[in-house]
Amino acid sequence: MANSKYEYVKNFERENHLLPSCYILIRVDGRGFHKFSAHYEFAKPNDAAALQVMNQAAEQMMRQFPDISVCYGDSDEYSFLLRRNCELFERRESKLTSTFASTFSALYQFYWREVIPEKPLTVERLPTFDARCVVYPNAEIVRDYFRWRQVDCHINNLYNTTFWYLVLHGGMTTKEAENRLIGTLASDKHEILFSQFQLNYNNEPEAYKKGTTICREYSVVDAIEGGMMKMELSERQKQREEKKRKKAKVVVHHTDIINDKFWNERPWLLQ
Ligand code: DGT
Ligand code: MG
Ligand code: MG
Ligand code: MG
Ligand code: MG
Repeated sequence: MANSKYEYVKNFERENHLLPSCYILIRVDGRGFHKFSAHYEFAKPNDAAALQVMNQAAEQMMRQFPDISVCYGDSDEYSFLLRRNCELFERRESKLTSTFASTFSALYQFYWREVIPEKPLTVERLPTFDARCVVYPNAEIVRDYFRWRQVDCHINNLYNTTFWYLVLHGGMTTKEAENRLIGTLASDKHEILFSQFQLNYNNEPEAYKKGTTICREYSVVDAIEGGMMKMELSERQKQREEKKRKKAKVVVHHTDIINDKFWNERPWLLQ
């Protein structure tokens, strides 16, 4: 486009280029899902269909952005880890956050219509998501980040499961259930569920207890031969890597990511 005398306004724009060689983590979270889940009458404590919508949206994100190596989600949130040397949008923060928030919101609405056609979305209550980028300097802190989210999922799910059993099957009001749980430890909640409702919490679905982890799976041979362990790659190698990432299988797990086992078995996730 030809220059115009107005073009100087462009100089007011600012870009935050996220630090090179660091891990970029983007977390999306549903806006006002406390009200959203009440409006669309989500099952309590966990709505299987709504969870499926979240997980399908996240899986599709992995397909559309090959730079995502692994993601983890529960409730109304998902955390996406970009590979360390990713150059997506030249690592511009506003471009990354706005694209992730809008793409995830669009995908959620798409899969909602597919999975829950009997509950049409109304225009005043459309699901939207915010997003933030966090930059982490090393792999150990990234592991701790994912541990933090999974511990959060576990604590919330045990609390919510006990709370809703007390209300829905124990005849308590929500206020009474809240008071009953003040000061209780995890072991107390297990005990309430078992002695009052004959529910062994350990037998609850893994998807609820552990959340959902989706990652790209390579064979280790592929990963090493493809030079994925190396830092410096030629342009040609980079293109080959990109192709390999696009072709890699995207696999859904409901498993422990607090222990090292999951990460040690998949070294490419944190390369
Ligand atoms: P925000 O994120 O600050 O805009 O506000 P909220 O309301 O989204 O709060 P947040 O993200 O801390 O909590 C998520 C809410 O979504 C929480 O109230 C529980 C609800 N929620 C998520 N998944 C389910 C579900 O499967 N069943 C039910 N009943 N509620 C759910
Ligand atoms: Mg929140
Ligand atoms: Mg939320
Ligand atoms: Mg949330
Ligand atoms: Mg444009």
